[in-house]
Amino acid sequence: METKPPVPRAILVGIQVPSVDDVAHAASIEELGRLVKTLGYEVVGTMSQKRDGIGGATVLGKGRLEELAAITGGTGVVGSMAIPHKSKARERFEDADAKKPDAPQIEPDPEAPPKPEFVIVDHEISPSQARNFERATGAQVLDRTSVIVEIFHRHAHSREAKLQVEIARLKYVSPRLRESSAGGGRQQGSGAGESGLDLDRRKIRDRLAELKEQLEDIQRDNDQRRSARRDQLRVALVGYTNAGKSSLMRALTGSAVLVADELFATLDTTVRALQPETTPRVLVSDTVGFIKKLPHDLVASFRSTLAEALEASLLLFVVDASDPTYESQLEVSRNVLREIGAEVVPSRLLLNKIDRVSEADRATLRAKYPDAILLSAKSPEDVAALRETIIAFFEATMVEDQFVLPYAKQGLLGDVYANARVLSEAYDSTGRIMRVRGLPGAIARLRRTFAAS
Ligand SMILES: Nc1nc2c(ncn2[C@@H]2O[C@H](COP(=O)(O)OP(=O)(O)OP(=O)(O)O)[C@@H](O)[C@H]2O)c(=O)[nH]1
Ligand SMILES: [Mg+2]
Repeated sequence: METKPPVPRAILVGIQVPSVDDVAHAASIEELGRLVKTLGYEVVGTMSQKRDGIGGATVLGKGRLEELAAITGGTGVVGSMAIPHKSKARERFEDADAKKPDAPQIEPDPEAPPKPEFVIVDHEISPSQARNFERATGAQVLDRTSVIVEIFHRHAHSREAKLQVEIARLKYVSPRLRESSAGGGRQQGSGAGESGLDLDRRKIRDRLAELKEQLEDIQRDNDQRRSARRDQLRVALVGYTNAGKSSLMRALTGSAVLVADELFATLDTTVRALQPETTPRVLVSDTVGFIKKLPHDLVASFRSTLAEALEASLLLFVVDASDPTYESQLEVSRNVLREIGAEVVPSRLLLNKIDRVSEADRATLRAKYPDAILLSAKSPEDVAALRETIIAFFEATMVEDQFVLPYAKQGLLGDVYANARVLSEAYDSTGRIMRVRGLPGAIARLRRTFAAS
């Protein structure tokens, strides 16, 4: 085994604004912890504070900031450079701080382990907030967005996903560039690669244009590939990250897609046929997961990946029913789907990981979501039943028709078999008379093809 570098230690910081209740706040911090662990960092503590907003110059109030700095080994003060005058934000920040002297929630380890090198804030913060924070704490400061961008960066495998992430990353870095270079390049170094922070904004703009062009090329190819599949029976697995989409993909298609107990394990869309194969076959796609406070640029970047979902005839909307925050996950996923225009696609709600849910909670779920399918990706019977549900869905939407395929056009036979089920065939002097069953779109297109032939 190679020797591993020491695990970076991180302390999480969350502000609970009045519109967020305690449960949602705790869930958000817990999720940030999982994101940070996915990056390979160790979470050594959490600090939350109730405040009116996250717009303060240092996010946290003065007292809290000092406590945090005591843990990270910083001075606790921002220094005179950062706040030359008492801004409105600064006043609000001090007021809020005076009003809300919450008790500290940090649990210091009696063994006094090494100080955390990272402070990770559960909100998107401005460059100046990050810089002030760094000055006061002496630690590297990251926000939720940069953590997600970094995970995406590490998990992107296909050229398309890599380009999408790179674009999102540059968009994130660009407004922070001036301050960070003035501040001595405080940005996290990992993964910066050749598009590093020493490039000026214009170079970044040029690079962005270049990347977007490359992405468009790839997407044009993908569009073509998708349009070649458009008449096929397609199902897309969508939903919150870690809900079990890839596990279901594996179980339904027998493919070896990555299943991992980490967030955003899947960034690339994969498409495989439902197994055992049906006629016509049903294609299943696995897609990138959603998350709360998903940076807008990342949503935009993954829009094309999610086009896969848009073009499906059926969305399997996967939710981790064993997660205490499944309802908010459901809502986030619904919002993202609405944002990409997929709410018009018929969908089935899959309440997954039901093996981890008590009988009483299952009853509650059944009452609350009477149309949902309760299942476990780990149960072969559940997966077989899901397969039947998928097949039944397509059966119900399929129509029957009859064509005559002239003997001179037998080359089209493959097209017919790929897109429809052939119920019967007969032959006469005009050609092969085929009775077929398939999706209305596929049948209409076949009809047009034959008419033209
Ligand atoms: N107990 C149990 N665990 C499950 C079930 N389905 C998935 N898991 C586990 O949940 C974790 C996440 O599963 P994935 O299939 O990778 O989830 P995903 O939705 O593809 O996640 P991303 O790709 O990160 O968006 C893995 O550790 C799985 O083994 C289930 O039905 N029951
Ligand atoms: Mg996955």
